[in-house]
Amino acid sequence: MLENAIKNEQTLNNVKGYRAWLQYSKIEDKRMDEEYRSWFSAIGVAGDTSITNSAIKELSDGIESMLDVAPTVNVDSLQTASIILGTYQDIWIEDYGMSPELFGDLNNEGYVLKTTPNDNGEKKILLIGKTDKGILYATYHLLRLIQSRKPIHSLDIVDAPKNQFRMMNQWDNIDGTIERGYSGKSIFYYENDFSEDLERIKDYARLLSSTGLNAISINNVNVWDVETNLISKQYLPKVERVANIFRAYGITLFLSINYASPIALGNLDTADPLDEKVRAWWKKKVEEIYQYIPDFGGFIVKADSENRPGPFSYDRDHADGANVLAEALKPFNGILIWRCFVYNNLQDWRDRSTDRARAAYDNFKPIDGQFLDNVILQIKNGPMDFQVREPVSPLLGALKKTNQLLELQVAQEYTGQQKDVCYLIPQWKEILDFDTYAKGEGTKIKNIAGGTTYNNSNSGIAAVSNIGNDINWTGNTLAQANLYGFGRLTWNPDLTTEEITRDWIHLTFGHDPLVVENIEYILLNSWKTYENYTVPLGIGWMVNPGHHYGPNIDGYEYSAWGTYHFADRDGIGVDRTVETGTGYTSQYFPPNVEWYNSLDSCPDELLLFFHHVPYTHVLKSGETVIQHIYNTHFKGVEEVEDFIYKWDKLVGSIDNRIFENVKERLYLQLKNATDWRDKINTYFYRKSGISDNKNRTIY
Ligand code: GCV
Repeated sequence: MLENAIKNEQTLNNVKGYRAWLQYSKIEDKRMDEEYRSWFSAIGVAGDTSITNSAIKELSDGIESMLDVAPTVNVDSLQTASIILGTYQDIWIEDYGMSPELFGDLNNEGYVLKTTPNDNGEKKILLIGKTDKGILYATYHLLRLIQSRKPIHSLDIVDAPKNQFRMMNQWDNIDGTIERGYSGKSIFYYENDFSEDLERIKDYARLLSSTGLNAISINNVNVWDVETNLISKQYLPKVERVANIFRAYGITLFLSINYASPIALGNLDTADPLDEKVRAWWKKKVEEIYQYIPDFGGFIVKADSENRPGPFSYDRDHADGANVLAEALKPFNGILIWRCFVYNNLQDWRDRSTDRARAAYDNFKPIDGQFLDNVILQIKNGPMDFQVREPVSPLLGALKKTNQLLELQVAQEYTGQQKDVCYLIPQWKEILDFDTYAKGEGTKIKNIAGGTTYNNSNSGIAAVSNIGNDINWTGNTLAQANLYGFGRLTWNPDLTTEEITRDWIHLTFGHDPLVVENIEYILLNSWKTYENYTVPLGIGWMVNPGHHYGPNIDGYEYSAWGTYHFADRDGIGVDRTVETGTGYTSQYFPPNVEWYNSLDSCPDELLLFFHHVPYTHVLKSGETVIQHIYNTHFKGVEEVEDFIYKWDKLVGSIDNRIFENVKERLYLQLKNATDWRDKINTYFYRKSGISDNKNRTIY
């Protein structure tokens, strides 16, 4: 096993899988090496904050590792330096032909990365941030360019993030387990306490910050008994320690809280948000937290969902529930993130008046505008739950007077659990580019998350993390690409999938053309392949209950009353139309309502999410539904075989541990894909009685 093989490794940083995309491999090309070296005799830095210090450390270490030179670092003495770091206020930028106005429009995390002569005509590379955070992001940008072997002699880059909150949600429990974790145990906790391995947390902060992420919540949104105490004196000093690590990388720390904390911690007899005692308790509690962490980000809350406590117990709505916390956080500029993943997990799926897909919209749309301005509603990308394919949530864009945050899942819960490769950037790009028509044509999800559609004071993108203490962070090394890509997309959702993918491969594996070609091929095709051998045409679920890996057509735990795919001998799919179904389609803005509501215009890949059709229904592709099921399931397995073939070609060309790690996972994936193919094909053959028109064997 990989994990055993590295036990004797001196430091984790010698392990390529651990270094992820911050490899900083030696530049072998002599000419390039010399060209880069010529810049790095001396670095000058203006200012001395924990964030600038992180930038300098990253730059020095990265350069030393790539170029074998250790540049001198001169604090506040810039004359002799060829690389200069500082904020636009700390550096006399006019001397380098730059106008302070350039920074006027730039948001606080923006930067300029520019090669420019000074008054004496000497060439310098300037990394100028609007604040120190910008300096750090500029540093990572410069290092990325060098790692990608790009020229740096005439840089002229102005960049700033398009999203204000770019957040990671850890679902880590204090006993060290991770809900939906597929890569070992928590790096934050160990046996009901905080981990003492702060270096590992720091390296995680480096990884996140290098992609542009700026916020993290460090415990599971399901806050159990012990975790409730994270906001008590018992744990706050240790939370503070972790916050200090992330702060130095420009990352603000949040905590998930238990809505019933006033009862559990405060010995009150109620957590009713409108009760004065409860209100006073939260105020005091928040004041206490800010004494430890003056820049504490705020709380994230899962309430009245999957058996978690919430305001419903007191006959209050979500706005009442959220506002009491927001009010307490407000004096400290804290933020309250309230999740919209609220549905009745005990509902009977046969009852067409309680379609789960409707739940988030039905719960939150009527109270739009009733939340304080430091509340952000966090909305999952789809109306269900991170399925391999589902439509975009109609709640995104429907809230016109409430801040919103898009929630994605980097952890591959329903998408292969980091055994199967499933690269999610193409999926997220589709989501971000989805046109909601909320304010007419062109109102895309990326604009809503970016806060520009409704001029939101707070907005952005969050995601469930996929890391654990496995040596390579993500179980399957290829799953690192999802983490990397998520960060890059939150910074700039306009980056193309291809740009992000190429960058990740270059940074992680270098530049061997076959390596780049084969890994790119596997990644770019993997989502479609996963969809091919798993759940057809957007219907969702069909997974084993509890752990959610592998096929079980009727198995999903919250469908105990029977089918949720409505497959019988005649047809399959959920009728969510206005006329004859659950009316879910009416939650979209026109023309999306009609687009999904009509069988003629509904896209094939979501057909069964929206419509119930006979197996003989002919898709736009020209195939019948049943033949599509057979074809895609055979194809999916063949595609995994092809991935294995392509991966095998890389033996010797990449780090052997990574090679073996992915190879092992690809074989697990093949087993899984075969299992899915056989179970799905058999099930629908038996249900429909219709044979495969190619006469392939169906077990
Ligand atoms: C943290 C799904 C997952 C749960 C998760 C929940 C959520 O139901 O299976 O593990 O709980 O989503 O997002 O709150």
